Amino acid sequence: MTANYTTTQSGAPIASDGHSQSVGADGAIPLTDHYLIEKLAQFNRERIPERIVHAKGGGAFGTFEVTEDVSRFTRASVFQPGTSTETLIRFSSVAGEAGSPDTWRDPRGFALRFYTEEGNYDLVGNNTPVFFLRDGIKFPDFIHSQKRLPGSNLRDADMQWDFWTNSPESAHQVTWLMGERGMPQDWRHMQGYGSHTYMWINADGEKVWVKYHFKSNQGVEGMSDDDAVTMAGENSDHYLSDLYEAIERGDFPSWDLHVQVMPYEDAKTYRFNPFDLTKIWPHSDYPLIKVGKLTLNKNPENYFAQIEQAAFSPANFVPGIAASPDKMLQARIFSYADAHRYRVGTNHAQLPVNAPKSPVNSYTKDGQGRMSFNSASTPVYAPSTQGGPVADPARHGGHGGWENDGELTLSAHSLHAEDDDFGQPGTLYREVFNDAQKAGLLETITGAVGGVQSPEIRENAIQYWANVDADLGSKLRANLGSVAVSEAEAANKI
Ligand code: HDE
Repeated sequence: MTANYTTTQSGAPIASDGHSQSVGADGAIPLTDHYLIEKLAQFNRERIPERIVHAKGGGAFGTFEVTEDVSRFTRASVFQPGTSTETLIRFSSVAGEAGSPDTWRDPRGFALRFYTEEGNYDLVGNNTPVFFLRDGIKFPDFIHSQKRLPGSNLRDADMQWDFWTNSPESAHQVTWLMGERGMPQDWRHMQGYGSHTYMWINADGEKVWVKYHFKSNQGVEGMSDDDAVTMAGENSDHYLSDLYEAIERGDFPSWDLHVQVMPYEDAKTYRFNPFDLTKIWPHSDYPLIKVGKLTLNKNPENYFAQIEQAAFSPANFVPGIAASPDKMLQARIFSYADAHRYRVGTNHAQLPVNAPKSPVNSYTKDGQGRMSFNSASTPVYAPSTQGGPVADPARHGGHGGWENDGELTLSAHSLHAEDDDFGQPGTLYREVFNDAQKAGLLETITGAVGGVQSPEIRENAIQYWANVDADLGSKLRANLGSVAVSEAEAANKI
């Protein structure tokens, strides 16, 4: 008898993986062939719904080492001097489906989990410091416009640019997207950002606002559109294989974590609304402060179990870290766990890759796929006199919180002195992009806007870029060789 024998899902040895049972060699297959039924039925259920966004991705395990002392800003154990914490990261693209090429132009997800001694801390960011929107209510519409037409199921430049040109707050992120950040050489050669403004709370309850920056120690490298198109055909999993092979050969990628810290009171008068996700804080205003180093040093053993089922959530805060007035962050606090309950299951947090390394003392119970449970003597309710876990505000460290007043309203974030939609993208283009990056941006947007069929939307797109930078807009118009759509045509909305 062999020691490495095949079994059913229930552990019973099976007789053959090559023949179904039948009545005689040519007869009917009986229901008693439960192994055949199990194999076919299990096969039909191997896929779970892909992520509605960020469906294509890959990741690795690693370690975060705190190398500096930022304890004056936060009590979070994960950021205390000398602390070392296990991590999981998942990189991804945004609009492409799970089978799409890695090298389609897109922001890249940079979803990082710290398995801290105070519970999981999930910092679910991107490779750009800003985002297209400042209110989550527009997110489904935005994603619809970036994916596929309802009739043909094809992607469509008119839909993309019609949304963007009617949402001017998108201009900063679209400038990043159409630049080299939108097409990294690979996941190892890109930055990571928390993007949102978060709150840090120190052991004395003092609060500051922070933004996270992960600086690649591999440098930042882009890929030309031509190379990206070629790569999409040659190896649609280029980013996935690059990361996996680098870790396999011991070439461990790393990033240095820095934060920008804004004193709590500054937020009220800062020249930009510091909670508007379409804005950065110029480093000259709030310089980078180093915290530590993230190193990826272990590939997943099983992609589906550990990466496809990974359930990151911006709601996973730990003591010393809290939310901010950023409307997008607040919408995400609801959305991710809701997505996980739908996609992975009610008890997604009990799967090994999602389970914290610290104790779970929770009153939640049962539910599909339940794996862990309290002892029978633990009450299933609170409050109780029977020894169940008790909430501990001192251990929690406080929500931080901020002053809020006013009536319920439907409005954008308040505008600060220098808030407008095209100022920062214009600065990015004129003062941050070098000549090659400027030329690359013009080439990319010429190709992208060149795909727009509607004269009205094309004219809106040219105007959108002229609002970012007048010279850029006129160069784009010249490249497109189009004459401004006449008033009449625009009015007819042809
Ligand atoms: Fe996401 N986003 N998002 N997003 N997002 C998801 O969660 C959502 C936003 C980001 O590798 C979903 O499990 C809303 C900003 C990453 O598993 C979903 C809004 C940023 C990942 C979701 C945003 C991100 C996701 C899809 C507007 C960067 C992949 C399935 C308020 C700061 C995480 C899922 C991974 C995934 C919702 C906007 C980054 C649907 C409602 C801004 C990296 O829950």
